[in-house]
Amino acid sequence: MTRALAHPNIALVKYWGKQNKTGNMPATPNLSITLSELTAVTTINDSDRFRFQLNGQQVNDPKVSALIATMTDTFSLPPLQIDSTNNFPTSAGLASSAAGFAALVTGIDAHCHLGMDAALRSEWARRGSASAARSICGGFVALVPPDWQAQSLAPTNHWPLEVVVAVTSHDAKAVSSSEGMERSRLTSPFYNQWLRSAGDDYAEAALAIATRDFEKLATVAELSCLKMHSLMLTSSPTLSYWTPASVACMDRIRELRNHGEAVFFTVDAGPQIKAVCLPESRVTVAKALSEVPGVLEILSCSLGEGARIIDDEEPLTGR
Ligand code: 2P0
Repeated sequence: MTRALAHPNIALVKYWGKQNKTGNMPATPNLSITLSELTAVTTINDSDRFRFQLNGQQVNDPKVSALIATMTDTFSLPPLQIDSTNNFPTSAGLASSAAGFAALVTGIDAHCHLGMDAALRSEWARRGSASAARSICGGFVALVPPDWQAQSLAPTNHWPLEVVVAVTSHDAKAVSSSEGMERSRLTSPFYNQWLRSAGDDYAEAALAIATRDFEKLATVAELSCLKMHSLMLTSSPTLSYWTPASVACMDRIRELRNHGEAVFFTVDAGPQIKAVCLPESRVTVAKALSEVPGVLEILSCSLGEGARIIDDEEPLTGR
């Protein structure tokens, strides 16, 4: 039996759209922070046939099945029983698939003695879900051409950012990210501009992280997020992942920043708001967002480490 743990990551320069090639490669460079506290734990056991359980339920996940089929062909894997458990809402804009595929590949690599390095695990995780490539690494992470294997830009202790998550719905999203981004690629009139501007956003964010320039990172991260949501909203049929409370949280975060708090927002393909802040602003931000009507729950995270093997005794919520 082998157990692997991975955390979700939050993109500060977003991925939304794929290259028209095999290997599930993003169309644009993207950059993320890996979170702690939220975890996907995947247990791998030998079995008589392939089985996959998510949060204790037997499920038929086509993406998991496809990845396992390709890995089985490539590495002559034996049949495996795979059990994955998240300690946070699944398919609700909290990057559960990123954490799940990073833990899955890390667990299979160790269980089957495949001897992959982190770059190769990242490539295999990307084939499952591109954002999962980034959860292989901890801290500040880049997913860029030409190889599209995630690389560490800086470790967790480079800059101790905190993330306050305002949960505004526990419902699973109606349109998956894969389907949504393909719809945007095919139908949004803004898609070509998105492709053209993403490189500059990536470079600006990487520099802001290297120099710990919070204002610069806030500006480019909010812009990248809002450009992505503009693609979503201008897709046909439109993609709207926000609730009224999501919008109210974004307004509240802008107000807080205007009043001197070091905080900015980012939002993924779901209704949860992620407020990225410096440690001294965390308590104020968490309190302010908890008071926004429609906010159901507040989660607080620091930066976390990359995907790894854990032993039976290790607590599941550790960094
Ligand atoms: C990101 N998202 O960069 C963006 C922002 C959601 C919004 O990556 O098709 O589940 O499996 O590669 O990785 C979610 O998309 O999509 C995602 P696939 P994935 O975090």
